Amino acid sequence: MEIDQGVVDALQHAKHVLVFTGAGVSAESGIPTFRDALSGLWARFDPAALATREAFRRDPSFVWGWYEWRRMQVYKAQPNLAHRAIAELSANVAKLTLITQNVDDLHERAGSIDVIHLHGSLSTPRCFACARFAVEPLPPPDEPIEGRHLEPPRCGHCGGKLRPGVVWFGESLPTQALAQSFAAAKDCDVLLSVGTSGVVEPAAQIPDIAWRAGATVVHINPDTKGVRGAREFWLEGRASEVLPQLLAKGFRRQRIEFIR
Ligand code: BV8
Ligand code: ZN
Repeated sequence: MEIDQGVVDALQHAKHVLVFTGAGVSAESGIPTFRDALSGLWARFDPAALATREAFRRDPSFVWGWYEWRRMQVYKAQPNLAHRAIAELSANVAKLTLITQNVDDLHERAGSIDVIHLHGSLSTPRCFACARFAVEPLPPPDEPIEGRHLEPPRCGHCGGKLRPGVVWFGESLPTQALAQSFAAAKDCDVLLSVGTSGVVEPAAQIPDIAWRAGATVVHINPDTKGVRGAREFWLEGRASEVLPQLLAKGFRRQRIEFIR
């Protein structure tokens, strides 16, 4: 895959780089994406049947069991070269903002800090009744079988059922995270959109806000991404192959070779 010189120039001169990631950045760590055929989580489970308050109210142990299965997958997974390249990028640019739609902790485990989680996290359960975060962190997940029911733990404050600390469909995104994300989109010079289908709102607006504010937007995705001409690019390929190449080309430092 050839990396357009326009992308390299924009990255080298950027004062503020925004990296915006979706499920595709964790795909090579073995975490199923939402919409890819076959492996896609939604291929087997309808989001309306699981990622909503109504689903939890209707069958809390089925929904909790599904999230524990996903938490186990993340627990067993390792950050991949894409996560590590993004962490390395932050040491090579003046300012980097990392916004993820993902609920896993693979960016943090690759060394990224101050990650903005627009859709929450698997590791910070809240109470379904009083909405407060769980008093105790969750123990390492045991080996739940996909689709098995697990009784949710109880809230240490009010005794209500704990729910996953993620943003479900029909729920508002965390106000501060969303405001920070829109502000970063307006301020950045380059936005790298990595592994997202751009389907889910309002997160899907972020690359568009950046482009309209004058940033260079680069989509990194094996699937075709339509581009609007000047200042927008599509780098075809998997994140773990494209990002290390982009860093090596952009910064040509010995330490980048470390990533290979
Ligand atoms: C909201 C956490 C205001 C949970 C997620 C009716 C009622 C209410 C709202 C709506 C409605 N109709 C529409 C909406 C808006 C709705 C929405 O956008 N729906 C979509 C389906 C149309 N949004 C909401 O509900 C949001 N809230 O609007 O609040 C409100 C409030 C009250 C009432 C009304 C409105 C909340 C959205 C958050 C939902 N939670 N996750 C969980 O994880 O279980 S979203 C979930 O899907 C993920 O978090 C992820 O963010 C999201 C998007 O998926 P992607 O990350 O893009 O992944 P995907 O599989 O789609 O694509 C992967 C990509 O990677 C592909 O392009 C693929 O080619 C690429 N790829 C694959 N391999 C690689 C790769 N790329 C690079 N390298 C590789 N190796
Ligand atoms: Zn409670």
